[in-house]
Amino acid sequence: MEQDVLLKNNLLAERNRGYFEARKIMALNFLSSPGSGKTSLLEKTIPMLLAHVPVAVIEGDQQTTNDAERIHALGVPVIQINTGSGCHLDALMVNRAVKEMELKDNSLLCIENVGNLVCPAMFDLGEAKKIVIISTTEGDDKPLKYPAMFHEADICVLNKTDLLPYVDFSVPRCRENAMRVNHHLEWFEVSVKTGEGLDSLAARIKNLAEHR
Ligand SMILES: Nc1nc2c(ncn2[C@@H]2O[C@H](COP(=O)(O)OP(=O)(O)OP(=O)(O)O)[C@@H](O)[C@H]2O)c(=O)[nH]1
Ligand SMILES: [Mg+2]
Repeated sequence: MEQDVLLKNNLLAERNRGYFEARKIMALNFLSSPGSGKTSLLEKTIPMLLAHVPVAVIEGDQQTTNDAERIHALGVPVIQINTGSGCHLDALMVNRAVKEMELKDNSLLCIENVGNLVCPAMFDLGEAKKIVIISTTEGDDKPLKYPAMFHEADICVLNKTDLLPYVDFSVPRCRENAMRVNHHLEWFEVSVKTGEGLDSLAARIKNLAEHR
């Protein structure tokens, strides 16, 4: 049953991927636990990218349009998907959302997945890269406890570094744990709150968008 669901999802994800590639749309899947800072990161980085590339956003949450409203305030196209009891986005949801949006050729599509460090790792959406965000309040052992997510990701962003003086969190240990699971991971450290580290992350995303 689970195999069947994943197989169907993978087939549709490949169709999404073909569509994105044909239109030169760089699709990025942002993943994390609830509250690690996915929407905050998009709110801060999208304005840094808009001078270089058109950006659109798909927001995934079980309920509410809160995150879509936050992104709408930036003036970029956004659509909210509510998954109800579902704990992740899937390729069909993204396929339908993309048909409703007027995406531009040569653009960047940021997909914010449902806050969950487990299920979204199993569902390919057709994205080019997965970006996992972990924050300093979550514990530096999380890459070892939820390895699938870190194994599937291409880029890992450690957020909320401004809180490091107040929490028991070892950055080197977290990084080492993440690299043990996936030594290809690109690693960034940021504080969305203070803006520290955001320049290099935005530069990397811009670079991805340019080489779509
Ligand atoms: N101190 C601090 N707080 C942050 C930082 N980034 C985000 N936050 C706060 O963390 C909380 C959650 O941020 P969101 O951006 O909503 O997190 P999210 O991952 O989108 O959450 P879900 O969509 O619910 O999964 C908010 O109160 C943010 O203001 C940061 O760098 N430092
Ligand atoms: Mg969010």
